Amino acid sequence: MERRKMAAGKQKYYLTTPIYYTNGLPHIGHTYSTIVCDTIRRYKRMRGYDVVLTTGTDEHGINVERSAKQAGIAESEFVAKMAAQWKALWDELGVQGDEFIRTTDLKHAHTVQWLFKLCRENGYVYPGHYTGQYCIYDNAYVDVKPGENCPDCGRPTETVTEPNYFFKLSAFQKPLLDFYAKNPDFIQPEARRNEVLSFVEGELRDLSITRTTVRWGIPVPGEEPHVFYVWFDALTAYLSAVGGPQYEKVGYWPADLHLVGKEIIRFHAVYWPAFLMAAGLPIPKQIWAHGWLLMDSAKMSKSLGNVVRPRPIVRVLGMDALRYYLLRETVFGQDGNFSYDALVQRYNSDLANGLGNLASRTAAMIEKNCGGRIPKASEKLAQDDELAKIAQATIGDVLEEYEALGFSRALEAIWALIAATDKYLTSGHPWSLGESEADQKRRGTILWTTAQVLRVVTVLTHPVLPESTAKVWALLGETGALGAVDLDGLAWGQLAPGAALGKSQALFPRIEKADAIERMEAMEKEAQNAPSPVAATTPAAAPAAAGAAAAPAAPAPAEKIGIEDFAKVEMRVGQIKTAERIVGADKLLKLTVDIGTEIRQICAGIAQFYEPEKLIGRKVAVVVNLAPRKLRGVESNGMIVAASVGPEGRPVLAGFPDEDVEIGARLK
Ligand code: ME8
Repeated sequence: MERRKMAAGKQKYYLTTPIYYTNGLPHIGHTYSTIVCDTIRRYKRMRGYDVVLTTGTDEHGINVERSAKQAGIAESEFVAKMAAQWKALWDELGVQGDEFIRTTDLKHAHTVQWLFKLCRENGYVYPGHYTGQYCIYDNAYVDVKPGENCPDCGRPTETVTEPNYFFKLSAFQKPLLDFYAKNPDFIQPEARRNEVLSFVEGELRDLSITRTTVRWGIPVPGEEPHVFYVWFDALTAYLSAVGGPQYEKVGYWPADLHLVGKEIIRFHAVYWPAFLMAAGLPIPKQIWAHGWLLMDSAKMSKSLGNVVRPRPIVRVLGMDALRYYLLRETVFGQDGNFSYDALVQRYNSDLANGLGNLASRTAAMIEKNCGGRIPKASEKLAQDDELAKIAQATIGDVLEEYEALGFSRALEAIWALIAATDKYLTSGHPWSLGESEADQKRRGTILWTTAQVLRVVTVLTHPVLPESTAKVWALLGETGALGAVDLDGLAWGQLAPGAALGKSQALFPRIEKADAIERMEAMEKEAQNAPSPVAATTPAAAPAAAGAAAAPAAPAPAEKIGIEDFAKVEMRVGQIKTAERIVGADKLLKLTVDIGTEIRQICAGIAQFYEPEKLIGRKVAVVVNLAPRKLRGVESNGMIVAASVGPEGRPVLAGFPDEDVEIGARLK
């Protein structure tokens, strides 16, 4: 993460991603919001703003208490490990976050307590009692009626009443409606604005903002055991990140943009401005609620288990490919479907054959015919001017689209320019021109024109494709930082004739679709089966369970199975015959295992904990009737059983140390 100095004299722009929960790891839904914010940040910087982007982690509450307990570690250790994972991922994706706020940061606790004090002093907080259905097994309120069971564990709930503090949301109906009327752009897009308006026009009930049944939270000063509850805590992080009580001195508050997913619009567009109004603090300028990434028509989410992680995609196609796909494929604001197929399709057609090909063939022709220097444009023809006009118009269109967060349309316009250039090259066919003076001039003009297009395209796509455009920039012989180029000064013809090209670097090598998908899917499955960094979100047998089906969540504790269910699992004693590492898969070992009736090839996720040589001859428990599957391209036919031990879920192979059991014996 890069921290930027406050630039004197520049207009400030403050934007935020949601503050993500730490009881899970990021999937591409979270990645989507974060990449959009990073793109806006880069774009705004190129338009001369002094930008601050805040992202961070929402680390309090019952879920974290539970996950930490499950992992057998303290909450503080659990959230520190999780936050580090989130941060590391954003770094890998080229996200330039300026502030990473954790709701367990001391400065955040101070800000929440200060905000509460202001609201209370102004008469908008009062003590009361909260009554709800409580699951004593999960230690949490659940959203069911009296007499109904817990939706999580299925056990009976109890009606519990606890003392807590209420925020007088009901007092803000009129102020909020007036505010929305005066600031018609506050909630975007339009559909979300209407949704919020009708919610506020209905009955606005006061909000319970503290709890005495939750321990892992920010204490309400002088009111222990009260701790702040969920949204009063989380939303305030946006303010804590830029000075909290000292926000005026720091100078970035109010935020220009809170970018969120549509499911949390109400908290941002109703509760948050009400809290700020109550405290007498400035209100953010805009809340933008984007749509969901769907997987097979359902929202991609941790609880449904239908998630795709960003890392396998980045490893196979590069971070820019993921950034491009997410911004290009979905109209910002609407829901979009994720598919590996469409992702690789986009990669090959738009990035490899489009931008990549244009850059490499332009450079190769300039290298071959013009001594590696940008040629002169002499005697321009109508088609040269026409392409220049398209490029100039594209600059204006793209800036307008970026400004309105119309990323897919901005990219469409840029790719239309690339297509026009390909056509221009085909009809001008510089490669088949000869060595006469006229031919040389024509070729020079065509290559000058193409190189100019490439410069324009590079600058315009930089906010979306930071890594690859930097390579094209260097290829064009430009030396200044691309991210510091002034977008408002971008114009046709800024590449000077005579300038030497830089070194050519691979951009987007074409990739075989089926193979790329198989690799990404295999990595995704491996990630699902791998122990979580804190072993909290992984089912108990998962680490070595190389052959296990994707398991989104451990079965709820109350769920019992009959013996006939257990009997479906055929487990036998096996003996490891060979064991070797798999190139490119740090966690996997490829084993051959004698199970009595045959020798099986099985992959196990134990490579980080077991030396292959030491495993040979060892007797292990093997699930032999699991459907075969491929892991990192290697067939795995069965599963080795292991315990998951300690905070990092270290796999320990189940074995038979006390007796020499026969190979092939069934475990029942
Ligand atoms: O709600 N498609 O955190 P969270 C698109 N801690 N975006 C998605 C998505 C999907 N399928 N799934 C998640 C919280 N997101 C609170 C926020 S803010 C003060 C507190 C993105 O970890 C989207 O931005 O559940 C969504 O709003 C956010 O992740 C929810 O993240």
